[in-house]
Amino acid sequence: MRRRLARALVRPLVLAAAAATTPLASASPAVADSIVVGGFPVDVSQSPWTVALSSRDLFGGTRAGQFCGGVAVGPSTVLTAAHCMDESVLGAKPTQIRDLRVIAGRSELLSDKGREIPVSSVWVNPGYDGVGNSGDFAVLTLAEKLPSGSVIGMARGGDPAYRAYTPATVYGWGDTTGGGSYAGSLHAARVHVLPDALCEKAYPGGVSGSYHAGTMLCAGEEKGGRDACQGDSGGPLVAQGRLIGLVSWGSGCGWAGSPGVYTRISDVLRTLGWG
Ligand code: 4AZ
Repeated sequence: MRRRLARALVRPLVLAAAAATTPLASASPAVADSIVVGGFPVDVSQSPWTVALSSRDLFGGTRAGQFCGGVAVGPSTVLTAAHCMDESVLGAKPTQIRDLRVIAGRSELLSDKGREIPVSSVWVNPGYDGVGNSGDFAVLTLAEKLPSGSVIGMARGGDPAYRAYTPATVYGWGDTTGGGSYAGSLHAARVHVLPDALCEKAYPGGVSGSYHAGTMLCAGEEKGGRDACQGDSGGPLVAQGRLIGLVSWGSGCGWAGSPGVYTRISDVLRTLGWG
């Protein structure tokens, strides 16, 4: 139920990012240092493949219209979460949005550093299940190439980066407290890949949001505290220098026993026939 609530609140939160209070603030226990909850500021030059998705038309002037994260996996190819492209988040079909852009090379969203590159096409995984959350990825093709060196390699199935307890880092411009506060600058949090058995225990089978090891992975800390949060969706989880996950869902942010759930990149590769 909690995660259903969290999911239900996320979309309105994205749209009302500047609102002073959010329902999540009262629904969650105190998360003192929740990224990116429990994170630290980073310069985008340290993770040049981390991009922000923005639309000023849809999301106004706040935070340069940032509403999700993404990750560059090719000079003009960005992966993000399918749910970021959902009509219920965007308020329109992605193909109808004239100013959908990727912001690259900009840590501070309100600065004019880096580049804003228009998205020329959006491909949402047709296998995405908006109820069960599986297959949560989309591929954006950019109208211009990113600067060289802005691309990260993807970890294939069997890569040791997926092993339980591997240290990993998640990046994003999302909520830093779980209560709707957005720093407007890129943050990162250090987490660990968690064993599938633990993820299954945290998110057992149910109507929605159950954990599926084949298509998802989960990461966090046993005590909670470090996690991705609203607004980080679609952004990268990196281990051993390779992309292993996309921020997808979870119950709250940084809650003990409720790790963040990510789209498993090896499943993305398999689905796209890139593996
Ligand atoms: C979201 O819906 C979201 N704490 C992202 C990450 C997490 C929860 C929700 C994980 O944007």
